[in-house]
Amino acid sequence: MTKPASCTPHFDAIVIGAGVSGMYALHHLREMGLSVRAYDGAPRIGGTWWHNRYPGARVDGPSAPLYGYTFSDELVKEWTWTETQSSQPEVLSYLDHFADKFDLRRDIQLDTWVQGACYDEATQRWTVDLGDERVLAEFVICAVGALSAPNKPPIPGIDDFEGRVLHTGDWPTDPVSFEGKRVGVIGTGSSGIQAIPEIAKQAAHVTVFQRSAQYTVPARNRPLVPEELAAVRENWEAVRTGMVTPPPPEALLPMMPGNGRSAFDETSEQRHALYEELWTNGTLGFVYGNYAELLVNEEINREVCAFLQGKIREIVDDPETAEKLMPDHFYGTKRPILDDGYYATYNRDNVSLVDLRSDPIERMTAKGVQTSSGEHAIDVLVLATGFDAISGSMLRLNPVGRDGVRLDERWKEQFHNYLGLMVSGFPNLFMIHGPGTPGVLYLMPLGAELETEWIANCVEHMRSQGKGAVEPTVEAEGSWDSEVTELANRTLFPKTDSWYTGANIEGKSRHFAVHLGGPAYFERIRQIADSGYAGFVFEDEF
Ligand code: NA7
Repeated sequence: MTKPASCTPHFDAIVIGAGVSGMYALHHLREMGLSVRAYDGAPRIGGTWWHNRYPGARVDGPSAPLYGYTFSDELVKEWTWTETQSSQPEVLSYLDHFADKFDLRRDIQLDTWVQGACYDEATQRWTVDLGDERVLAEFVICAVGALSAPNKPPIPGIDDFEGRVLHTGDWPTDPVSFEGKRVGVIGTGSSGIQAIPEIAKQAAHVTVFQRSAQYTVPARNRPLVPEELAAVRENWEAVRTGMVTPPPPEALLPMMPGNGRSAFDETSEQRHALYEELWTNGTLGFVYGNYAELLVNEEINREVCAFLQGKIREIVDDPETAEKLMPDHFYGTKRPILDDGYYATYNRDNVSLVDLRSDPIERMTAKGVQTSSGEHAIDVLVLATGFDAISGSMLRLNPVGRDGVRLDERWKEQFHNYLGLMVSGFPNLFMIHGPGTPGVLYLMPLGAELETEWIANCVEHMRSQGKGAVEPTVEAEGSWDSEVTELANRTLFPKTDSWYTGANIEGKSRHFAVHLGGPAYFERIRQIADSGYAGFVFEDEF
């Protein structure tokens, strides 16, 4: 492969981000024999797992060891997860172990914020701007995280506040103590719901400012019994196969086939018995072990909502507070949340709840938060306000493609891409967990492996064919968009304002950003590659 004559450092591939996805991409592409360099703005590896160090942060998804890399039997067998819902420090240690085991650190440059990336059509190369240095690459892999551009709402007067302002997704590196402090928390998504009970254990007082009430199900986190881990390790091949096998085509929703039973074949008593059993067991089993109709049928979903609302009334002592905590969206259409004592936290004397819908924030003052009803004095403000999710981190990178077109121009109305992996006009630039992939609704480490493998196969294909650039057609992007939208429209997801649709960010266009195909998505993208990369255009190498 001809390289441009230049003294600028040149790599076959540059990976942006050294989190779960970026590190796997580095490993896999390097194993293929490519020269690869990964950059990350953080002082440590870990990506989202480094930045989200707030109290109570842990995997709120499938139990360990399913949230982990799957490609190496040795890694699966040697790493001992200690709890069913791994804590943030444990995930970070695991990622450290992964980086050491596969000797990744020598090709990761930390403390290096990528300022931009620009494609040069004449050389078929990307120039990546590192601030004080520029580097060239044939391929750029954007592993910039689906949940990594923090949403910091422009609250009037926030600069007047004399206390400290923290964001759960950008937690400070120094230890934070809430001992004796009056803490305000804005936001009751997964992060707020994990953090609030932990902060309440330490703080003098916690005032929660809630815009939307949320459903949450007990995480039932517990130590992993050695025999459980051993059983998974012994049957690893079968376990992994289960993770990548699509449900039968007749499944109502490939991503969530449910428990195989139809809610309509059972009596109301039987259904309630199931909800009760799922609640008792907790975990995301509440979604995955539920009826297939849960996310597609309003009637069944409403029944589940009513069941969960009953639980809130049962747990929360003060009826007025319980009513403020009643969500009004379809369960599961916002990211399902797992908690450890969230609703019960409102029974503590040192916790109070402000419903922002009836008592909105007017401004921050020097001493606290001014809502319509008065001033709430606080010493620390925790913003658990989430992220400009899925497309936000790509827009923050804002690469410049063919003809000097920036991504934010191309995505002005909405994001466009093909397979969630590539954008027309941005040759050789790949995304992992980009908009239009199953990303946040699949196992993220496994999803990263499978997307990286697709990217690697595409690179191999190009090399074997003497191709220097690949990008999708605009038409292919259009039909992909229809596919993602059509799948979403079969469900209740689009009926709810959420970060899946971009509705959490003011001014962002609403567009459902997740492919709901689960494992079927990966089969689909493999077929497209096997059939000769339909929808892509390859350019001969110059
Ligand atoms: P989320 O799920 O986006 O939650 C953010 C919360 O902050 C949510 O309750 C929002 O209310 C609230 N919010 C956002 N902006 C504001 C403003 N301006 N005023 C008041 N309240 C606001 O983010 P998380 O970090 O909790 O979770 C993200 C993912 O990270 C999660 O799914 C896990 O997978 C890990 P809203 O509901 O939009 O009305």
